[in-house]
Amino acid sequence: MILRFYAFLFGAVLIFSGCTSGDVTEFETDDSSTILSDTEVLDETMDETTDYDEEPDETTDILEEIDEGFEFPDDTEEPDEQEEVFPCTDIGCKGFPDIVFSNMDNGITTNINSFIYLGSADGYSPENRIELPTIGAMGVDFADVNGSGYIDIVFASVKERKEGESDENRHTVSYLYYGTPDGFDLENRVEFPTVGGSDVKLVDLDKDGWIDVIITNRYSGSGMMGDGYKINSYIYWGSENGFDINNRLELPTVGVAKARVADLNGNGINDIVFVNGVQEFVGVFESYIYWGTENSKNGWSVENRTTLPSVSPETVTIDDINDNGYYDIFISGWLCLTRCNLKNRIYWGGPQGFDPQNVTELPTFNASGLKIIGEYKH
Ligand SMILES: [Ca+2]
Ligand SMILES: [Ca+2]
Ligand SMILES: [Ca+2]
Ligand SMILES: [Ca+2]
Repeated sequence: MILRFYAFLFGAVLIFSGCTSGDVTEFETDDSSTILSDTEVLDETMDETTDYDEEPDETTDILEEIDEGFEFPDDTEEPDEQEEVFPCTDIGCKGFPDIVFSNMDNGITTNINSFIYLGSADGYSPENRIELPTIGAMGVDFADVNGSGYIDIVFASVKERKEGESDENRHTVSYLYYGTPDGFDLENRVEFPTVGGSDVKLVDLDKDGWIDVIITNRYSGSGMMGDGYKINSYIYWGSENGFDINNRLELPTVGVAKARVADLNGNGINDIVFVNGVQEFVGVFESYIYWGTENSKNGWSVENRTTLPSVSPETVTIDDINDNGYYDIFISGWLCLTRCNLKNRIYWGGPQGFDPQNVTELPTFNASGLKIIGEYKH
């Protein structure tokens, strides 16, 4: 196994790999905005599937312009069919973790490629990467959604600005690419309609055996006074026939940053946490827990929702931090102008669920990332 340590910074990702003598590898990304919106390291587990075509005008252009780079580069050793181990835990079943960057903007347009640096015995390099067309990619997640044994990947599109134009459109599509032994299938991607998609989570939400796609819609671009943030997030349902983009579940969110799924109350039904909150003009200071009521596509609604105070959240971690048998929710915020005491909070879970009074506040500076290291051992 490869020992690795990676740190997330705005604009840079560093990887220390046991296979590369501890050297630091620096990655190029095509994003002059310095916003590395999300990064995923593909290795261990795949836990999460898609179908549709409503092609934006430039989609075809992208495919025509780029006729290479979507398969494994020539200097990459082709996977040996005899040595493939299913299900794959990395792209192409090569046995090395791969690193994905969602590229949002190059200063000219948002319709650019996102990068996947392929792991190898020699580490990582720009010469050994896959590029996939994306539109203002922000969130990214992966799973084997169609049960092919190969990892598939979804990029959430937060906005689109075409070359030569100044207007930004938030009503775009987020792409799912299916994995193949030779890279990713560009011809049969799924295009999910989304609205300022900040994050994507691939998980079998309704436990029917098929991975579902949760996309958090953060901002519609229709003004700063509230309505632009008070929009629905989308859940597209996986099935043996792929995805029906006209049959989705919509749940209200407000300036949502991330979605996480866990069975918080241990009733065998998944619950969804959307970390919300927009202070300027909107004045919403709460995140949502949608409690699952049944394992069906109608199992989540505003009638079964709990709110937790939060302000301008950027990310969230769900874990049993204090090892008392109940999940805890750690919400991390960044820029706050008012009610900054809500910025970084651990909401402690208990037998009665979550009590907004049962909370620990942790000061930070505009925190944008969050990880919990280690386990409780007492
Ligand atoms: Ca697959
Ligand atoms: Ca499902
Ligand atoms: Ca539950
Ligand atoms: Ca706990």
